[in-house]
Amino acid sequence: MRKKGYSSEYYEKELAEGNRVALARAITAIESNRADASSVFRAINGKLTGSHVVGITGAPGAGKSTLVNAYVAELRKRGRTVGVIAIDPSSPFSGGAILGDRIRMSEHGADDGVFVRSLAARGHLGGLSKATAHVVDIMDAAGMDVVIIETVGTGQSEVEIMEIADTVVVVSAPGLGDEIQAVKAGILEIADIMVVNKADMPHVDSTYRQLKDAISFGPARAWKVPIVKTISTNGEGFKELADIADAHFQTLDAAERKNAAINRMRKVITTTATHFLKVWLKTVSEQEINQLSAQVLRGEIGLEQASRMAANLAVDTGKLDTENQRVKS
Ligand SMILES: Nc1nc2c(ncn2[C@@H]2O[C@H](COP(=O)(O)OP(=O)(O)OP(=O)(O)O)[C@@H](O)[C@H]2O)c(=O)[nH]1
Ligand SMILES: [Mg+2]
Repeated sequence: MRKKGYSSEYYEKELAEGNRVALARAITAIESNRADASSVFRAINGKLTGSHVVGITGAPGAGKSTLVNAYVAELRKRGRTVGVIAIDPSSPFSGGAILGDRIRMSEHGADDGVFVRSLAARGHLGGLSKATAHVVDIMDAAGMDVVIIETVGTGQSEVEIMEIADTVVVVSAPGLGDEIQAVKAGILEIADIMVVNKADMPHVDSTYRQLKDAISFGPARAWKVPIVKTISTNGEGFKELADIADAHFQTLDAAERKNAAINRMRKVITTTATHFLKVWLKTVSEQEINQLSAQVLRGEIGLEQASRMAANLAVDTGKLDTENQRVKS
């Protein structure tokens, strides 16, 4: 690769033509914050097509990867192009999940209408959602009709990722005993569609009923959250799932869809800004924080005032960094 990377003209032309090598390069440039990342941003500026972004989450082993594979097959039957972003929960500590996903997705490997990319869940400045949101935009600009994000669990980062999706699918399976946990973690609140996968397994109906009850206790919304039964290993239920996902996308008004890119960017900025504040706070000297603590203990200032003062000290550090056009981390 040339030292400065590829030009925005290169990215603009090649992405418009659906060049998969260029797409992979653009994602890597953004993911690793390479020199040509700004070329990618310039190239995709104004090129967003409004992909349907579908987030898939759920407990480990519920069958998310298998479900994505079957959903992709259904979408391809409908002639849609699909980008898949697989978030590897453990990387860089373990490559296991990534490898598994690659093997399962490999049946679409020769299909030009499918582009799969794994992202490591750790090691991104400003958190995972930043890279994910950008990769969504790149796939969108490259003309993918649907962009699927597969993530895991019910942690905060998943909730963040789900905020950038138009349609959130929460996958459950009988026998995992996680329906109640899912409710506790607030995952139902972000679900637009519930899936009971492994519908070929025993106790599928009791899982279905538990979810139905949980939804009925949840917040009332204009969109009634449907529950779909699927068998990801043989493709059963995927026509219904794809129809419902399409229907959900249709309920989003035009303005909402048009603003998706701005929403994604807003999330990237607020997540990254939060990250910076944390980094800067660490650079405030221990002595200064000790002093504030002592003042609070002596009753000279309140806790809130001391915290605000600490935050201001952190922002001062940030100002210095911004003047230097770089951010310490
Ligand atoms: N019987 C049955 N097994 C399934 C179904 N869907 C997935 N499986 C199996 O369930 C296991 C887990 O599936 P994955 O797709 O890896 O699940 P996952 O949710 O992606 O798992 P993590 O990525 O580890 O969180 C695999 O052995 C799948 O073959 C299904 O519909 N029926
Ligand atoms: Mg998986």
